[in-house]
Amino acid sequence: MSKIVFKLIEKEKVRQVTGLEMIPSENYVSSGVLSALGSILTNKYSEGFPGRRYYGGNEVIDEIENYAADLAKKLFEVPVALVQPYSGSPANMATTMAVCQPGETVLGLALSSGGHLTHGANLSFSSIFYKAVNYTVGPDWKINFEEMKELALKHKPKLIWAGTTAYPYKLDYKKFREVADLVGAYLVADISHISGLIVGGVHSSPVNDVDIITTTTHKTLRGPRGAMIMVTDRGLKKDPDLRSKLEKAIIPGLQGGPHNHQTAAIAIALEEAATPKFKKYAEQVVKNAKVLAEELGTKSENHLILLSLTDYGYGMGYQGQYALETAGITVNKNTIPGEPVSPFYPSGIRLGTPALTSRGMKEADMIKISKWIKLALEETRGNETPKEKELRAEHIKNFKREIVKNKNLQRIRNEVKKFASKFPVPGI
Ligand code: DSN
Repeated sequence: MSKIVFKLIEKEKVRQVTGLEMIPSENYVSSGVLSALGSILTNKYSEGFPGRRYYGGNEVIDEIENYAADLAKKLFEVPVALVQPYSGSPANMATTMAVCQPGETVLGLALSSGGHLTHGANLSFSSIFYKAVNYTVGPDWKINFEEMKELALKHKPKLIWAGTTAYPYKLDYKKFREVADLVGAYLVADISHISGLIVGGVHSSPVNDVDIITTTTHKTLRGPRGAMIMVTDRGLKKDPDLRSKLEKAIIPGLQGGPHNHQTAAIAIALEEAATPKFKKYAEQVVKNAKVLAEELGTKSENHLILLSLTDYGYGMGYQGQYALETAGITVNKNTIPGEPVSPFYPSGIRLGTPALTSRGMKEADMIKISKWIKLALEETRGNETPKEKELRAEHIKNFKREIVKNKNLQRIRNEVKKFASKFPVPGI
């Protein structure tokens, strides 16, 4: 066995146990999920779908894939579930390929408003091979449905995305449906961030309002890296061929052999997500985020918080992320709606509670953590990103080099370490 790799895995384990993982799209999986991921299922090629494989020897793999798909159908109350997409972006690409011809129009939330790359962002396949149009959020940071309706009427999209990656509010799928119906578009909910909250019953499901649902399986759902595409009854009524169109888009359209170890791990995660314990988990994720958001002076209705750092100075996302990292708190820099600086030097951070909640942390712990966050961010004050673009990279490089020496942050790091180590990490 490779000493080097396993030593590095141990090192990463220490980081995951002694720090506070607050990137809202991350989580800790169970030992069952980990075991399936590390199993001999990775040895097998299985191009095709159960009962229709290109290679022999797939009788057991068929059972595993059917089992995973059946669990997904039951949990999300859909007639069709495809569990082979390698991850969220391929799932969204396959979905787009299934319902749009190259060059046709897709409408999605702008990246800078909390949308996803695959929903029509610059440089993504979704704007390279399709005509991408973006709606945005208003000054209240909530989706501007008036603008979305105007854009839909003007551009007649074939596909409308209802999904977010940096949006702290609940989504009203009925409003998306009204717009989709006006132009006859396929409506797809990308619930990657909130699928765990939906199956846990704390967010309402889009199942009655959309045609297709895509989701990653590794965020609030707490499964392995992977994704699923599901078709609703409404979707099948609109287009009875949706299943075969999606299957063809997955393979041969986009992928080769499915990752069978990943499929098995998805099945285990879905078994876990169907339990009353998971429902409690999902409820606690939202309760924790609400308290944390309030303590940080903002709001959250889901698992994440988008925090503007404009009070600390100009373009402070990098500085916030690095200061918190030095303190043992992992978050990611993020643009804020109406980003005043640049996507490369954004003005906010994005953080959330799914992973902390998996360790058993509750509201009182969030209050404690919010204090450390505020103290750590205070250390960034005065270290603004230069207004002159050509000076920015150097400034951030110097900031990163110096901030690790900050005594106050090192003190917080020690407190965080002591605190975090008290909470067991699932799977470790
Ligand atoms: N990278 C994911 C996230 O962090 O939200 C989206 O793909």
